[in-house]
Amino acid sequence: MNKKMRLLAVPTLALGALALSTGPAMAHGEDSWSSQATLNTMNNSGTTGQAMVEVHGMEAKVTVNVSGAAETFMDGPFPHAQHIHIAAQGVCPGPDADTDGDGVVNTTEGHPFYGHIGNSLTTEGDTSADSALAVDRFPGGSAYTYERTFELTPETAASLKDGSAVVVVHGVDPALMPAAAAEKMSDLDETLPAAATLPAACGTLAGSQMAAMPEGGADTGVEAAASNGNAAGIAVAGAGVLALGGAAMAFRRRANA
Ligand SMILES: [Cu+2]
Repeated sequence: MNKKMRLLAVPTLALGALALSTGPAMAHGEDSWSSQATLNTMNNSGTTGQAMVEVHGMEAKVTVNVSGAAETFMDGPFPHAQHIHIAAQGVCPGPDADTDGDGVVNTTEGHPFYGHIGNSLTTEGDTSADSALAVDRFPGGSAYTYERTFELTPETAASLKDGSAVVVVHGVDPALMPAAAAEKMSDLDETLPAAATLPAACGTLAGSQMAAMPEGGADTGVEAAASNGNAAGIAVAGAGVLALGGAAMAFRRRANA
């Protein structure tokens, strides 16, 4: 961890404390309110974090603190696509969501739970679902703090209000995936390796008075399912990474685009 990342780790604690001490979600009036999420590990990624959305009318300041994420892809920081998913059950998927039985819950398998993309949490430019996989405009590396203010879509604002908005951070180290799953291409983009878009952390955005509510079942089961394939995953991790070579080059080209 470099010096910058250590410094960035400090606001993570501050945000956590804030989430526990903030008053009611509507404290600042009808059109100003906030929601927080604890981002729990998905797919054995080891990635965790917190997210906060402060809404003023249709404008939202979004803060995301992430740690334990995949660090490097080829020679650069591993890009982490991150979105506010909306308009479904407003929950993170458990292991039963792995309908194809490959040991991971990919993005599409999670859609019935957290929904489709309402806004993309890009670092610059477009924030719509059109930028879902704009890998050159997402944060990268093993730990980061993201902060951006932008205009919500009406659909995202509605899901934030009714508690069905979910933050999902994507991108898992392929060495942590079951080998067969790591050798696949992404369910979202056949030019990207599955590791690039696999959900790594997930959390439901809830009004601040509900921030301390546990979201237990969602991730423990995924952990158990993922660890079943873990021994095999470690044993053949090297082969899996080699197999990814072609895809990785395509991914890299895209990241530099
Ligand atoms: Cu997403």
